[in-house]
Amino acid sequence: MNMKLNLGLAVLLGVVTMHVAQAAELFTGGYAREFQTMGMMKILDADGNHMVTEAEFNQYHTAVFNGLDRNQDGRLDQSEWTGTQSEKMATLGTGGYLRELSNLAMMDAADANQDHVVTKEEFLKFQGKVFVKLDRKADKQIDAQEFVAKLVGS
Ligand SMILES: [Ca+2]
Ligand SMILES: [Ca+2]
Ligand SMILES: [Ca+2]
Repeated sequence: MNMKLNLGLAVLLGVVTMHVAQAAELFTGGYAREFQTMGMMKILDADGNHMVTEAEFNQYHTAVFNGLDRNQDGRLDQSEWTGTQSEKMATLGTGGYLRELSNLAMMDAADANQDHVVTKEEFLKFQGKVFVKLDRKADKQIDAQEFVAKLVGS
């Protein structure tokens, strides 16, 4: 292999690694896999028009937060975060999604000030970033294609 080709390969690998790292910063691969499904899109699409608006996205995640916040103090500690197995939560998402959400790596991603508590504000702000990431056409709605689009390495 000549030098030029080696260099090109190294640059390419660098670019790929960078993209993976950026996506990983926002959420885990497992979370992306379980959230970005048509089943989950259907749950978020409250009015059933095959588009998820920012309002619907926000409304859904507010319900998830409230479902997790057992003592209703507007803050999620680690035990609340990992406790997605309740009956209330079971109606809010697929089993796979709830399992991946309960991962502490996801709590870490949402915990902006790293104090091991996720406030409602932190959670919704985090989900706002997820929305922007999914909304590639930046028209404030997520269509089915955007909803399930692979984010890693693209
Ligand atoms: Ca809709
Ligand atoms: Ca709480
Ligand atoms: Ca926090």
